[in-house]
Amino acid sequence: IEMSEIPKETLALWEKYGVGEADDKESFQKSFIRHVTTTLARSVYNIDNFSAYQATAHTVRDRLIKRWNDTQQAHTEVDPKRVYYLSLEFLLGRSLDNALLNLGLKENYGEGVKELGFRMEDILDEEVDAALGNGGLGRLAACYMDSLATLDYPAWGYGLRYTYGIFQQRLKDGFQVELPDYWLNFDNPWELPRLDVTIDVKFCGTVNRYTDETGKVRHVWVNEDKDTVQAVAYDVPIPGYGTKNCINIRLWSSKPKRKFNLKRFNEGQYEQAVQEQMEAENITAVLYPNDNHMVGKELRLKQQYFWVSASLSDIVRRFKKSSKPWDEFSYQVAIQLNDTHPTLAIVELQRILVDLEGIDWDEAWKIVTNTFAFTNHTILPEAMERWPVPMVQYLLPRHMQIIFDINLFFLQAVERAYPDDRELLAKLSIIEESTPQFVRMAHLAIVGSHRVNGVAALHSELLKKTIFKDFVRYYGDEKFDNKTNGITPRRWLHQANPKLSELITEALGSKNWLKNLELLKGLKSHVDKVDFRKRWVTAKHSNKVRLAEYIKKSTGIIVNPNALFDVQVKRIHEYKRQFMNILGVIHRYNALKKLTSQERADIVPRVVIFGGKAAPGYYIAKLVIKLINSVADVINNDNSIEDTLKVVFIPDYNVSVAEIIIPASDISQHISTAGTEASGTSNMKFVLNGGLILGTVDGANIEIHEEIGDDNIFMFGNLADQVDDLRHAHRYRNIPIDPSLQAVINDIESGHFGDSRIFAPLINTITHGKDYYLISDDFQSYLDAQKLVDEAYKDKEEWTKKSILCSANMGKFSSDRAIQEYAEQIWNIDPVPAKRS
Ligand code: T68
Repeated sequence: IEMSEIPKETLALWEKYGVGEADDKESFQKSFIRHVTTTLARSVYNIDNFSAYQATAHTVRDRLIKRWNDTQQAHTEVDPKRVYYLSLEFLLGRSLDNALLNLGLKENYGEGVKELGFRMEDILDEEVDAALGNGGLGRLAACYMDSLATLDYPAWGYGLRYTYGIFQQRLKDGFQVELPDYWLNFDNPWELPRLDVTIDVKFCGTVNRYTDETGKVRHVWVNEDKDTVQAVAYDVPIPGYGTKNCINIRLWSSKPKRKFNLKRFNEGQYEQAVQEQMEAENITAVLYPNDNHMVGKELRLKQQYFWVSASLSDIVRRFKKSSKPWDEFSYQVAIQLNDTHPTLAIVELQRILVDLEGIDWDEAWKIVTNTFAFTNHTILPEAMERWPVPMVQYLLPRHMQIIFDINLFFLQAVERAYPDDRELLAKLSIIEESTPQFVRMAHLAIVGSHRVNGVAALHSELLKKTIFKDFVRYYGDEKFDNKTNGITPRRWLHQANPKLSELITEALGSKNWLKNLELLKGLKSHVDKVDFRKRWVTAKHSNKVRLAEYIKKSTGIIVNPNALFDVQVKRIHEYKRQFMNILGVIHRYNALKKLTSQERADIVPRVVIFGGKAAPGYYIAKLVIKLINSVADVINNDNSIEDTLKVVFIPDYNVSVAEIIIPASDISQHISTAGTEASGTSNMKFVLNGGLILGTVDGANIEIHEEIGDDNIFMFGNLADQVDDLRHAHRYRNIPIDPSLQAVINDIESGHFGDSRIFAPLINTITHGKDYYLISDDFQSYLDAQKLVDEAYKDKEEWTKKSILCSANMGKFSSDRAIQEYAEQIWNIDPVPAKRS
């Protein structure tokens, strides 16, 4: 309805009673009490911290919905080009504190709850994480949504509303055990169920060919009702910082299509009738817990298509509302593919345009390729998505035909450019000619996109030189570029580290740095001020005290906040080399034991902190966790080393635990085999918080080094271009193991850390597995770098200067910078600020 059609009196009523921006303490308290009474059906007599959390959350939610509506209204009026970020994972973590800070409500609401008898910290701590992701890829999507909202871009996220997020990790006898993450136990105030927004998604069935009235051959995909599933939308509002803008992540939940199989039921087959319903709900039941690893489960493919189909249907419906011609589609819509997981979207859009809209193939394909762009997050071969052709054929018969056609036309074009190069055709083909055949999703994503990017400079270069080199030969290299990852300074500094944030704001004279991270450069002029340095150290120290308390609570281990905190937290993976870290710890321990008490007095005490989940089926990664805990047991109980070393494995590492750990680190480790970590993003978070890093010449470490300079980072190890030769050497020659490493291995094998037979398969990865991740090759250089860390930490004043310069030079790594690059160079979109009302 047009505004002009609504009677003035009606508008006046809406004006009078409309939800305003009531951000003061009194309005908060009024709303809080109303929610306790009506939403929660409780009273002053039975309200605990959790209810207080819920009432606070609902109060904030009301404000978010208002902004969400205003933002959508502005988008509808302008009808700009929008970007759609398709990601199977959004690792959002908690929302309350973030929303309070982004909306500028923290102070007033904090006072508000205090007068009602609560502490804001306790209330915040009641929230469970939204853990709909594995690691870096999922958290990147969350940071990008924060930046898109903050920069007023007209953007949507599309994902799945898993009933179970990433599993919760417990430790039993030092081994990881997994518990289901049933996070929707209580009402989730951070989602708006849109039970009226439903979309039917088809599976299986057959394809019928016919000739239409114009003589064109057309296809219809038909299936049985039982193979259709319904997608229901749940909207998650994402508020920007310092703007009224609030964007949306639409998460789909699967439901059976309402029709219960009455025929079966009447035939007395109740169980089978119910079964179909349950299978529909299964689709969005669980997040697959593997990072950087492909597992070819049919249910995973079903998840991908379910999500892609619902999202595209929603996007196309929105486009059609503007009544623009189809050839303007890619001027109205940009779709970013977060890894190959949503690659079927390319095929689905081609199907919609050709089969449903009757557009000619070539014209449709132009629209498709102008719409999509693809981000790659890994070059590890085991992570490359490939789906068996028979599986795709069975679940999505029409899509399989379209993929074969896309491939045919693509290879014909290649052949015209490179006649007689059969080998090139085989290498570029979207279909892998094995038995059975496979669809190579990365190839499909490249062919169907106008731009392909890696996530850090080295990674993007390696893509062009290795796995995508034949595509560069065909397309030229303009199609391939780099978008170095970024992180949101709102969550990762302002929210996680309020003490440091306050100090920075005071030093810089405003909070503008939170929207323009380059302003941190202004901290450089404070480096030489003794008082400033003192306050910098005080902030770090109080974060270390906070972490020490958390460690005591979660593990029972008592650590000294004056020790050097050495942290490695990330998914457990062989390529990330937590194994090398713990081997280094054993080396340190053995060295400490050899010292006299007097010599030990000169030693900087260390607390080595680990955290991270192993994929449930990743046996070697799970052994690494066990080894860390076994080593920790021995070291932490050895009084002879006089607390110069402690080892801690913090269980259940997740976003909210990261918010406690990261601000408390002195040094953190990012020690992947060169060329294997596409970017890393926690490295950026640590350095932004004034933590130094010890890292290999890999991923974004390299660019961090460039920004902060030689003096403020500890780099070691072989370079990416040496890795192939070293692996070759291990494979075909007998390379002796580094002697320090051999000593450590001997120590484990002697039974010093418990029954060594448990660890044999792990040790074999170095001694018999050809040391694929080059631990032996990098070990001495790693130990040397650790020595430099020990030395540097002894000079506290110098260390503090390094710490300040680290933060000061991290402007580049704001996700605002990354998003601006995507917006200007790939999506071609402009900001649309929501109106103030
Ligand atoms: C990470 N990838 C990269 N993958 O490892 C990391 N994989 O270097 C990079 O910084 C980050 O992406 C952001 O670009 C992942 O996190 C996954 O989690 C994943 C999930 C499912 C399937 C494959």
